[in-house]
Amino acid sequence: MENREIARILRETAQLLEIDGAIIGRYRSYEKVADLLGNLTDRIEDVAKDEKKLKELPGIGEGMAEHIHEILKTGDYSLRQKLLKKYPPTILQLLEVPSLGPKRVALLWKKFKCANVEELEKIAREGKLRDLPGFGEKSEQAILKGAEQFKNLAGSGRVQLNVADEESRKLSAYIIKAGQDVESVTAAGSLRRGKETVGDVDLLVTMRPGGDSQKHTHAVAEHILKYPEIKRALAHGENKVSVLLESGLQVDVRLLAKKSFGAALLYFTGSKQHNVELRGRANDMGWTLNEYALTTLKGGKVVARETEEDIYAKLKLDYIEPELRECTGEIEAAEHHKLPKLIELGDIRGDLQMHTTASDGRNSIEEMGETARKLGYEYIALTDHSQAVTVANGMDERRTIAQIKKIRAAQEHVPGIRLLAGIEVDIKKNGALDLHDDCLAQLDVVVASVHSYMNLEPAEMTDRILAAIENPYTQIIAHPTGRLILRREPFEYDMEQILDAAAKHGVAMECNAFPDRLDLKDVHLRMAKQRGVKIVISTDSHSTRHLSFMNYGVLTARRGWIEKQDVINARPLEEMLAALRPKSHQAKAKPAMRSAD
Ligand code: DGT
Ligand code: CA
Ligand code: CA
Ligand code: ZN
Repeated sequence: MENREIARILRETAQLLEIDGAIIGRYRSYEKVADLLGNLTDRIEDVAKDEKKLKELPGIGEGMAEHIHEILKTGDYSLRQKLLKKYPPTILQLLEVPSLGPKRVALLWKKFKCANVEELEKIAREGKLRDLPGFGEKSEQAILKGAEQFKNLAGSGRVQLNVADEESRKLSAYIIKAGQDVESVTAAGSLRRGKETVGDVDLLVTMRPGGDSQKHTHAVAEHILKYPEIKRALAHGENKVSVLLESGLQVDVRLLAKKSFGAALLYFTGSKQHNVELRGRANDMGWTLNEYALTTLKGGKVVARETEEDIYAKLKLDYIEPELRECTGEIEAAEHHKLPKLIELGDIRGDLQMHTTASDGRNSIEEMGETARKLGYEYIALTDHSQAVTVANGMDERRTIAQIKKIRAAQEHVPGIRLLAGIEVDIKKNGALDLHDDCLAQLDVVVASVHSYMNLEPAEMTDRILAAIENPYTQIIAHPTGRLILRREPFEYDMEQILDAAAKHGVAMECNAFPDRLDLKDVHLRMAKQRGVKIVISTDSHSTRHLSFMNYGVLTARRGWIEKQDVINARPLEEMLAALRPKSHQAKAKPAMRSAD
C-alpha cells in the first residue's frame, strides 16, 4: 500500500471524527500522522515491518501503530468504516467546499441531512442557510460560490498528474508480468501529453507477434482484471478493459497488435482536437487516418501505421511531441519546420527552490544536498521561508544570516555540488519584501512569493506583484499565481503586465514543479517565453523525496513550448548565476546600500 493511500484513510477518519464532534486531540492525532506520511521518504509498509522503527516516527505510539497495521492488513480502517455508516461518504465532499469546515458541515447534517454538494447548493439557493447560527447572508453567498468552485476543482473527477502517473506505472509493471505475450505497455491520453490533471488513464498494450491471437489477448485481459487494486471492472470487451481503481482513478486498457501501434498511439494520445486536424489533413492528401492506420482513401492500401514518426512524415509534418498536441499552432509549426526543441529533464542542472528543517522542510541542508548530488545536479539553492510565514516557522533576519552560515559550513560536508544560500522571501500585502535589504544582499538567490492575502482585487494584486518585481533584490518570483491544482483558484491579476515587468527587470518566473502547483502553468509559460522572460523550473521540495518532482515541471514547461535556452537552471553554475538579475544592479538602484559580498 502506498503512503498516500494510507494517509487518505487517516485523513478521512480525522475529518469524520471532527464532524462527529470528537475532541480536538483525538482527530488531530490522525491528521498529524497523515501529514507525516505525506512527507515520508520511506514506504510505511516497509517501515512497519520493524515495530521499533515504526514507533520511532513522531506521533506514532502504541495505538496509532496498531491502526496502521490494521490498514496495511485490511486495506481500510474499522473506525472510518464505522463513521461512514453514520454519515454518507459524500459528506467528505462538503469539507472540500471553500468556506465550509467540519463545524458547519456537522450543522448542515443535523439541520437538513445535507451530505453532498448538490443538496448544499439547493439549500443555499432557497435562502435557508442565512438563518443558521453563525451563517448570515454573506456566508450563504460565499458557500454558493464555493460550491461552484468545488465542481470545477475537487469535484471534477480529475486527478493530479503525479497521481495518474504513479498509478499508471504500477499497473503497467503489473501488466508486463502477464507473461511472454505482452511486449509493451505505454501510457497515452492526457497523461502522455503531461496535462496537469488527468480524467482517466489510457494504456496501450501490444502483444508479441504470434502471441496476439484471441486466446492470448483474452488471457492478458483476465490477468488485468485480477489486479489487486481494482475497485470494480467497468467494461470488458475483446480488446478493451476499463477498470476503476481503489484510488478512484479510471483506467482504459487497450490490447492491440504491434503492427498498428503507431496509429493507435497517435489516436489515443490525442488531443481530440489535434486528431481532428490530422484527419482533415490526411483527407486533403487523399488518405484516411484512424486508430489502425493511415490508408489510401480508395482501395484502403496502408500508407503508414507502425510508428507515429512514420505517420507524421507521410503527412509532411515534423514529429510533434505529445505535450504540444493541443491544437495551438503545432501543426502549422511542424509543417514549416518551426517546432521548438523542447527542454528535457536531462538538461536541468540544478534546483532553485527547496526547504529544510530551518523552516517547514523535513530534511537537513546536507541531506537535501546529498540527494540532489545523486540526481546529478551541479547546484541547488536552499530557500527556506521568511518570518511572515509563521505557520512554516519562517526566518527573521537573524536566523536568515545564521542559515547562510550553516549553508556555507554544510558545503564542506557535501562535495561535488554547490550549495547556494537562498531564501523564499514573502511578498507582503503592500508588495514589500519581508526581510531587510542588507539581509537580502547577503544571499546568493532571492526567490519571492505570496503566501497571504490571496483574495485581493485584481488591480491591487497586480500592483503588489509589480512592486515585488521592481524591488532590486527580487531575482525569481515563485509559484506566481498561487493556485493549488483541484483545490485553490489562481490569484486574479494582469498576467501580461506582470510578465512585461519581469522581462523589463530581468526577473525570472518560476515554473513550480510541485505537482500540486505546476505554476506558472503551460499557457502562461508560453506567454512568458514570447516576452523573453527567463524561466526557472524548481521543485519547491519539502523533503528529499520531492526533489524528483522536477520531471513534472519539465513536462509543464514542454507544454508551454519552453526550450533549454529559456531555462536558467539548465545552464552551468556560473552562467546560471550570471543569468539571475545581477547583484550589481542592486547597488546601482540603491546607492546608499553597500553590497555585502
Ligand atoms: P482526459 O482523460 O479527460 O484527461 O483526456 P484525454 O485526452 O486522455 O481523453 P480521453 O481519455 O477521452 O481519450 C484519450 C484519447 O483518445 C483522446 O485524447 C483522443 C482519443 N479519442 C477518444 N475518443 C475520441 C473520439 O471520439 N474522437 C477522436 N477523434 N478521438 C478520440
Ligand atoms: Ca484519458
Ligand atoms: Ca480514456
Ligand atoms: Zn512558497
